[in-house]
Amino acid sequence: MISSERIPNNVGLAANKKLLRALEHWQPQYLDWWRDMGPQGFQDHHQVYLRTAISVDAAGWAHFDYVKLPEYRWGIFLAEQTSDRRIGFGDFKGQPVWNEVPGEFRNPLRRLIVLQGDTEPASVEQQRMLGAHCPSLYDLRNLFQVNVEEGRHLWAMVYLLHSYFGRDGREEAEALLERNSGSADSPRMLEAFNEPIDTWLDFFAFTMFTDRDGKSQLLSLSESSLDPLARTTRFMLTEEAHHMFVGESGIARILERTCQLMKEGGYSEDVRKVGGIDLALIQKFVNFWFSQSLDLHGSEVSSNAANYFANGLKGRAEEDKFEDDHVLDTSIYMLDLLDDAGHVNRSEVPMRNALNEVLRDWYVGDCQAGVDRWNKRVLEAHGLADRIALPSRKFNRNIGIYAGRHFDPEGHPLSAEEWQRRKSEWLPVPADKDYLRSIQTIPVYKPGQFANYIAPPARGINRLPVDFEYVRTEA
Ligand code: BYC
Repeated sequence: MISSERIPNNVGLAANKKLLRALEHWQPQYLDWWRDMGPQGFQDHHQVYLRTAISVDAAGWAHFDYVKLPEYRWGIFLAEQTSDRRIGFGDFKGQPVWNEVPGEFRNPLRRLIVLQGDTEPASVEQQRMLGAHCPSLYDLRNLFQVNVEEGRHLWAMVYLLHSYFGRDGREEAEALLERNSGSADSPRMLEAFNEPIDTWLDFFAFTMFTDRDGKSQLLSLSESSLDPLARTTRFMLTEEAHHMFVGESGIARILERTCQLMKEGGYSEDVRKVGGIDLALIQKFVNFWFSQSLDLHGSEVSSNAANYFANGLKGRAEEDKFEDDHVLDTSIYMLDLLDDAGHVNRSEVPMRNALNEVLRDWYVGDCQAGVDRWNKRVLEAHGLADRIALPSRKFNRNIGIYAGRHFDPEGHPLSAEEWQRRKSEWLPVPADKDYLRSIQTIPVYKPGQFANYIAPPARGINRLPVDFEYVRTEA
């Protein structure tokens, strides 16, 4: 039964008959999907120490308790309304923001919301088998926290579809539960969300790099003239920050352990012989998930992006920080375009058409800052000369001007033959995956214990000790 006690919210759900009716229909389908496609093996007999958002203020936001996964209270939250908010960019700059969807922008807005919504359950599906191979209870709990919050992000998009898009919104909400990651017949909409995440190194690299695409896309949607979309995505960003923490600190802890094992082996031994993950392998996963996530920003030159901006649907990340006119109808962006022979030509592109690239610039900078932290705080601190590096944005691309061409991680062009011959140096191959699967075969479920390939975290969750029983098995 739908009730506002079961569904924490600040959208006046109890009095909103239309939304209640739509959710009454959708929620059972969601719960079926969660059981079938959500975390496998942890639905019925485990209590997980999770954070549940029960209101948007700090106290309600940080509510921690044990909960069984299917009983998690997925809520609907919008960040507080800013009074007299005005459109901040594009052709309607300065006009009041919209509280209803303008008819002429109904289709593109629905498409943006569906694309965003599609990624959320996709990631839960991608990660569903990881619990059986976890490196610790601490990490297991973090995986489930990420999963329930991605589920809540789906709820957030479904709330918008149900509330503002009538019958087609309801149909789209159902379709979000029907497409599945990796399905041959009905896959998820964006490529990265059809890739398997079956090792914990994949999980940490995905939460570092792909969740960070979530951050850049949510930042740009949070500028939207459609105020409910802006407020919904603003609240989602607070959760996204935790997901990136899980990814960044997860890889930092693997690097830490690798450094320890290298030191113990006198820097000459192959750390794989002692169950560690060598730096070269970590670099391959950085290369793979970073390049996949670059693709998620769309083509360098995009009329879709230009229209979204002109019409005020999707802005730039942190629009306020740009010192230009926020209209961009006369500005240009200098972009390296490739001619048919593969030569790079620095070309002028109307700024509005280059906005996917502008967002990608922001994204690359944010990723680089994280990689710098790994290098400084772990590799340099251990006195190693090795460094993790982001590959060139030309490397391994399937969307945009570099798609169908080949480049090495430094961005040097390669022939198709050279690429075929050398790509296994830079991207994970089946043997790499097999190795990672071999070291995660036995899950670590004992409080305070960690798999040999990862160091413990500096501190536990919510000021609890690292050896707290974050996931409890029911007797
Ligand atoms: N794969 O002009 P173009 C997250 C399509 S992650 C497949 O280049 P546009 C999360 C594109 O749809 C953030 N198809 O691109 C992270 C278009 O198709 P149509 C998710 C792709 O539209 C971790 C055509 O190619 N949010 O939240 O300017 C865990 C040409 O389009 C791809 C969003 O994405 C691709 N990689 O930009 C959980 C925000 N790239 O329309 C969650 C909403 C492009 O011709 N989406 N295509 O049929 C958008 O803002 C934009 O649609 C995109 C693409 C940035 C995705």
